[in-house]
Amino acid sequence: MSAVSPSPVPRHDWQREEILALFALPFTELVFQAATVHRQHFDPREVQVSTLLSVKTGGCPEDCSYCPQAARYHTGVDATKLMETDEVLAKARQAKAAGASRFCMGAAWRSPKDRDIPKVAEMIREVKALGMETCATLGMLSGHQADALKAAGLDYYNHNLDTAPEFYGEIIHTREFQDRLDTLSHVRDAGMKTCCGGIVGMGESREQRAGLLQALVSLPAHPDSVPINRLVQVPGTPLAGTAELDPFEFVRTIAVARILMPKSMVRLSAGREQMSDELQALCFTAGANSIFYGEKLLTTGNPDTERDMALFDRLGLVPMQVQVDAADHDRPGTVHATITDVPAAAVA
Ligand code: SAM
Ligand code: DTB
Ligand code: SF4
Repeated sequence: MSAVSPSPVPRHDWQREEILALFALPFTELVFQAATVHRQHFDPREVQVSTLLSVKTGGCPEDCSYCPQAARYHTGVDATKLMETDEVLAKARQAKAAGASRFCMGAAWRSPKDRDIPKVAEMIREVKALGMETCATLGMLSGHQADALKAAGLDYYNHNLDTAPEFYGEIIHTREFQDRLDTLSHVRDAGMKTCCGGIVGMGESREQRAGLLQALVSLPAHPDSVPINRLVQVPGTPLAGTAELDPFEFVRTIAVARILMPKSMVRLSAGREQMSDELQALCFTAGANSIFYGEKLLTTGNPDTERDMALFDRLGLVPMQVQVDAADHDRPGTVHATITDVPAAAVA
């Protein structure tokens, strides 16, 4: 039955045909293989929980066809200035109290200006001092900007490849695929962990979904986190109205990502609000082990926390605990992420 046996050793040389052979497996066989690989590296009950905050929204000069924050599309998203550190900290405290262990700060920038870095560095230092893992997604970074963010205590940098190299030019015209690879190199060279994935459901073919995963697995290091976003269609963006991806094909993409990048956290990322609980359960079964938690992503919705708490409870999932490295942190200790108690009535 198995067209390709998942290798116990993470590989970087997956060929397109091998990846397509995984996609072509009978659905239950593919999910079984992915679930088997998942168990070799993770406790399948555990799901890592991150909260996102848009610290600078809208007005972006780029033309990413999926994005409600591009200034050139009329999506009703108003441009804001960079938030003040105190406001960001208040949101981070709320996220921590609700059970998130990682806090991700996003900015609608093509790339930060050097003058923005001290303020972002201050946010990172203060969030880290709460005992949370820190993540930022600010666009393209130069080497010295990456070094400055690392020095401030940034654990992860999110920068997605978004789609296959051969489909990229149909989605984004204001920067090249190679620019993304260069930013990821700067992030790795600075010693930060990479969070890098893409979006499916943008009208790409299965071959191109395989191409995205091939590009991710071919990076010099597998990304530590791999967000798989399902396109959130926002009226006013060029991709609004795209034919919706078959939900089973979405699960297949998660399963193949899990097999290819066995030690990475595979994040069931944007698009959960529009998914049924059953579809999400299939994604967790296929090896997804991370989510964004909290009512909002950057500008679009996410399931409300009660729904997620109830889903975790119904599926017997628990938030992953995070070890905060004392050497790396001025407040040593272990953070036990707990999604706040689920009222029994909510799941009865
Ligand atoms: N401006 C920075 C950048 O592009 O790297 C950081 C923020 S940007 C919003 C982060 C990622 O969000 C994008 O690379 C894309 O993968 C994802 N994203 C944006 N809009 C989305 C949408 N409508 N549906 C799904 N994912 C989306
Ligand atoms: C990622 O891959 N997905 C997140 C995070 N990284 C920054 C962003 C999703 C954004 C969805 C559209 C919005 O809310 O604006
Ligand atoms: Fe700007 Fe990032 Fe949106 Fe592209 S994805 S338009 S760079 S905010």
